[in-house]
Amino acid sequence: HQAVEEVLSTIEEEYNKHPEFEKANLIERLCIPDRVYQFRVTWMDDKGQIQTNMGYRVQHNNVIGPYKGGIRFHSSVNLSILKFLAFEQTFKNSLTTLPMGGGKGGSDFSPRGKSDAEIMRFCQAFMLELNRHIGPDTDVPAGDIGVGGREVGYMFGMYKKLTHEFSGVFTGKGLEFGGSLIRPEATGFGAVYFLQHMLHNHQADLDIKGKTVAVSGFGNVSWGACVKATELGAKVVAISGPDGVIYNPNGMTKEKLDYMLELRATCNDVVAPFAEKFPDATFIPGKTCAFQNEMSKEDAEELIANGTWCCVEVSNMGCQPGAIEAFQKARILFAPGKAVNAGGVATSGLEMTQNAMHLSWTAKEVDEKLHGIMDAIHASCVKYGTQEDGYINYVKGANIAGFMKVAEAMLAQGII
Ligand code: 2IT
Repeated sequence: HQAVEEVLSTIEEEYNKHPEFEKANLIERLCIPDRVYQFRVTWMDDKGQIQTNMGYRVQHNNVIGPYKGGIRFHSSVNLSILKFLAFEQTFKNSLTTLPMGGGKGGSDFSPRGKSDAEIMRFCQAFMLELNRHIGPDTDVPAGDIGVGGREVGYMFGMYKKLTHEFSGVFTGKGLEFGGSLIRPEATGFGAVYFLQHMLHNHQADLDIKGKTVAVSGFGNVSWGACVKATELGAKVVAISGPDGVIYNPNGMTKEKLDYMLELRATCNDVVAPFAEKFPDATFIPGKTCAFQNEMSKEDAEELIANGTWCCVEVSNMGCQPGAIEAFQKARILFAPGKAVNAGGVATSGLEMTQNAMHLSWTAKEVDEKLHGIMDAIHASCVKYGTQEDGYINYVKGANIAGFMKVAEAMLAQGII
């Protein structure tokens, strides 16, 4: 599998320095998730018809903390995708410096075009089964594509009802019931903080201010990245959706950023209306956005030919291997999703901490901690990824740093 292949090829050299890893058969043990739950979800739509979907939770590895990772609702969800995402999550979570294992879940349920009542009934039906497999010290899900604050609220509510327990079993909760400030912004903000570290590390006076940025996607993560990049003085000239790309030559305004949230909340899964609302922007139908393997080698080569000199992957495995190779061959600043988007789950970790302490931190406190974590992740990538010629292979750096902690913990805990 691509995700496994990428990790194995980049950690090989470091791995071979540790014969004890091979002796403990760590690679095989890490390629197979601890366990996988697969279940039927039955619910009733607004017309009174009975619908069924598949539900999944992959508990990949809990060697450094409870299983932790998002829930995705999208028609494309299947076990193979969730397994690779859970695998990635284990190493990403390890990188965050916080004690979280890796997991991922979801359903092939598509929120597109569904009413609020249908979303609620589906979330409740999904939790009717999932509740028995999760818990605040066992497995702590969160949102992902198709699962935002509303869905987390419905799932959390059902979990509480079923278990008769108010606990921090979910992250990404509403602020009124244990959610953390900055969690909605955290993935996008963290990505921009990481980008800033890359720029400063590359050249002390290099900054995002005044730069032109093209963002793929238009949902929660893209919104956070657009907000922070704009705040720091960059011009965001593009966003995109499953229906095509918005070219936005004049950059973002507060109204445009707020409208991104509105657009996402409609559940229609289109960006085209952005260009109707803001006439200075243009809609170009076609090219779709922000999923795994979105960017091909040819796309990367086109970006390079057009003068792109830095690319940060914010989605999970958004680039095909050929695209990463093209960026690295051209010596372009490139960092993988595992490092760049880790601010999201890191802030989930901060939400877990607050829940465990029964208190909440201010936005400033959470944001400062997020800054510190992104700084630490960047430093780990530099430590393990710097090549002899000075070029930083962030893919290698992130994979080795993430792997080492998991590997040491597995060795320490014996053959289980
Ligand atoms: O891909 C990811 O890291 C997430 N969807 C967030 C997971 C989390 O537990 O916050």
